[in-house]
Amino acid sequence: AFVENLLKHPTFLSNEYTTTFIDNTPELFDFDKRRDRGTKVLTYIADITVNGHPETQGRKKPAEARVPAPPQAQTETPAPGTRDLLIKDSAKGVADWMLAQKKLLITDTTMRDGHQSLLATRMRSIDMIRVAPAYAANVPQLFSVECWGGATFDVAYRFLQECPWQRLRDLRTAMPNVLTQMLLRASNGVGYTNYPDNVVQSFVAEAAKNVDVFRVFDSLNWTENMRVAMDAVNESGKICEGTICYTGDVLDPDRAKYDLKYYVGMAQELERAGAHILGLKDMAGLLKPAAAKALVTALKNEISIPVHFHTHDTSGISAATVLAAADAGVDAADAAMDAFSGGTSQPCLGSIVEALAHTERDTGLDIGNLRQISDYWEAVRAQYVAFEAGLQAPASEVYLHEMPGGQFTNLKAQARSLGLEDRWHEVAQTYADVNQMFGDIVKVTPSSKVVGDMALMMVSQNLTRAEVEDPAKDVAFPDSVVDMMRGNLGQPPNGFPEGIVKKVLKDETPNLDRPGKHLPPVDLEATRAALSAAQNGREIDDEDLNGYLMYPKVFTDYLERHETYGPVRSLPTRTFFYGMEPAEEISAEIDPGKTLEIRLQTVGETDENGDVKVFFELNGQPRVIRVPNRM
Ligand code: BTN
Ligand code: 3PY
Ligand code: ZN
Repeated sequence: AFVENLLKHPTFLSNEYTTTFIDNTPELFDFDKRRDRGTKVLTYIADITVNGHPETQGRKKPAEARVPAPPQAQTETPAPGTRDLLIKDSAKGVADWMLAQKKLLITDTTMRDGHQSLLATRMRSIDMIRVAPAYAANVPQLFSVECWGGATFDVAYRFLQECPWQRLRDLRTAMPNVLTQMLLRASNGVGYTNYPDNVVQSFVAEAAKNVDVFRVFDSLNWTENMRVAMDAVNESGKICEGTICYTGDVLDPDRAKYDLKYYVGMAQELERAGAHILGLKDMAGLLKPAAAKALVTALKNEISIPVHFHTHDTSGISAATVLAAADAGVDAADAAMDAFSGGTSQPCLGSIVEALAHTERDTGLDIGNLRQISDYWEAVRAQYVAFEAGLQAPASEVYLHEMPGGQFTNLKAQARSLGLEDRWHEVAQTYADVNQMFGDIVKVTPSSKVVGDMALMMVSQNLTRAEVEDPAKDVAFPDSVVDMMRGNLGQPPNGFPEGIVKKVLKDETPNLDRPGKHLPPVDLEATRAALSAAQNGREIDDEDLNGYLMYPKVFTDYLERHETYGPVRSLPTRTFFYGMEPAEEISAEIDPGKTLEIRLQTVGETDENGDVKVFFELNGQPRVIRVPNRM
């Protein structure tokens, strides 16, 4: 780095240096780490402008260069909302209040499941934070805003080069009156594997500083494996939404494993385990309207906590299901703002509000204010065209494969990269076959990934279910399948079928206990110290530590890029993904009140070393950044 600094220094370049140059020029020793944040951000823009962003190369570019404008917040002192109720009356008070409402309570999922299901989870914090004051001021009647957890956590570090915890803090500050909600995969945290109990506890305690509602689910519907996370939420004083994952069809006698009795039984277990709210999570959008009527009626009769329904619109019929659930007395339902609804996402929030207007279940939300917010989301969505990969039309095929909305586009992309694009319907059928082979399990992160891995392996190797199950045939199973059969994600109802366990594990005995029972606790302070030492003594705060515990490599890669590129979270989305054009001007607020005004002047020619000089004005001062041309 020293030599690089030396070779690039303007004095050195202009041949005006003398023997004392090195001694008199301390900035030569300012390696990446100590470069100012403005320079770091310019380096990022220069690099993307010259080389493109790896994720948008060859993809569409948004036509509109202007940054989307959020609607005005109609007041600076937002009306009290559900968050105020939580502070005043505690979690149990919120649950009792829910039961006393006539209106259908609405959760907006746009900032979590909406973009997770439509745009590969790529929405950046800045696009959320800018509209948060309008939520607080203009639609304070929302029950909650789902804005954290699920896949958003690792995607923020991994692909968006930003800190998920900062997103959460900023949203909370901008939206102080409405409950924030997250999706937590119980013992799997926000990851794909079962973590030691104290890691789950530490993560929940940190998240609870700014998350109000925890939707806790287990990917095999094993209540036993949800207790550590649920207890930790209750310990924090926040709202525990103990959640059932819905699969199969309660009205179909051929899918009797998951019948009304099964769901009511699990709901009662969750109520006894301390849930304030029962979550009914239909992650694939399989619950049909008539089934919703039967299921919600049964749940409302058999438990005394409120029921919160979540579904996906893959089939095109989910709004009818929400209305049927509302008729049957469901207390709250999820929907996505119009521009982020439909397809593999949630049903359309505005249309549900309209459908219930002037009925007993009128939501009390202002449709005009919602439309303004959705207009903003429409402009935001257009900035992410590169990540659109969704359904062109509703797909009743979802009742065959039962893939979760969040997995659908992902698996399709994986199939494409394996050259199986033309065989998508075979992948879908095989996914259904694998489900039956595994004993008809709940498919949701991470169990859905295991089923997907197996299905892709079978289709690419032209293996049928019968061949896989044939004890005489040698099959190399994906690692994730071996791991699940070992019991490392826990147990489904009645366990995995003996035959497939034996085929996968051979003579190895599976662990039938709760996985966390056998995982030793992590020494948190020793981990913090070791991480800090590995990062040149950098201070590792509790957010960093919990990020690292979930995703060690993803987190340290993020930190290292952060040292080089600085606060790129503050860049407009179009700049982040496509760089700048000559004469373009942008602003980036890197700290409250500290704004960089950036103008790209020109991009130079590539020199004999393969480097390009990019000429900027930063707050009116000329700045030249040199980056390698890797194209
Ligand atoms: C990614 O790695 O896909 C997303 C993070 C962005 C990494 C930056 S983009 C500019 C520079 N060039 C690269 O290839 N990676 C970094
Ligand atoms: C997730 O775990 O990310 C999900 O969205 C499951 O539905
Ligand atoms: Zn979902």
